[in-house]
Amino acid sequence: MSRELIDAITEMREEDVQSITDKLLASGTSPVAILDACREAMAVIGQRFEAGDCFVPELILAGEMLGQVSAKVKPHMQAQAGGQKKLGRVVMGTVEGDIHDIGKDIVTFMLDVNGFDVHDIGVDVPAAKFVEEVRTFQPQVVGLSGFLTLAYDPMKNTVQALKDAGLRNKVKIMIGGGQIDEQIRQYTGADAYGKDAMAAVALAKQWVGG
Ligand code: B12
Repeated sequence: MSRELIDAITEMREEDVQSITDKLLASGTSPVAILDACREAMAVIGQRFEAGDCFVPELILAGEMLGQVSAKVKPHMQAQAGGQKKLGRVVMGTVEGDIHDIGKDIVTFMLDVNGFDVHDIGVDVPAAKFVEEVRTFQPQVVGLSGFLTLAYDPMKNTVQALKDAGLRNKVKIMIGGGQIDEQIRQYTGADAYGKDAMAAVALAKQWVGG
């Protein structure tokens, strides 16, 4: 049935996406499997966009559909996780110049349901704003998200700004998002790259000793 969901997303059948998600949840399919299906569909749409076979309106609709699926899936993840005591604090945001937030939102709620107190500061976040939030919220972990190649420099600048503010040794910094990999991690000076939301949770747990 996950295949049905992938097809409904890539064929932009918005109503079917909703009803198939409902059916999957009702039949006990795990929320993580549903989100994996969404990622697969988004990869297909991304390739079509790159090839010039679909355009920004389709990307927007795809983003909306994924947002709706995430909203449906989220309560089920919270129900699964139950009430835990908080393991640590994380500041999460999409870096300056980049407004992609679907991946960040998934990372945020996976951290949340896995016991972290997450302060999500949104998209297009300037380096100075990260510095300010780290000062006030005092997280152990900072997560930088970015989906554009144009996000590399803002990520590097954010790491540098935390260094300049004397906060770099107080936090561990993880980065992730569509175009990010280990090479970009080295370029930006972050501590780790995580390929998906589960990797983000594993890194954060490793750093806070949870
Ligand atoms: C949906 C989408 C949009 C939507 C975004 C909606 C939204 N609310 O986010 C809209 C329409 C707004 C959009 C706009 C643009 N987009 Co766009 N978009 C996409 C698309 C199709 C999907 C992205 C997505 O949400 N995927 C779903 C998530 C769940 O995927 P994921 O990567 O698996 O997420 C996991 C990891 O990334 C990781 N992760 C994410 N963040 C973090 C952070 C940390 C700390 C960690 C550890 C892990 C982590 O965990 C996530 C969950 O498991 C991608 C194509 C693609 N294949 O990625 C293009 C894509 C990213 N977009 C692209 C482009 C070019 C644009 C535009 C410039 C288009 C334009 N001409 O206007 C604008 C840029 C606007 C801007 N300034 O940011 C390009 C980028 C190319 C590049 N090399 O830079 C892509 C790759 C498409 C393509 N193939 O050309 N886009």
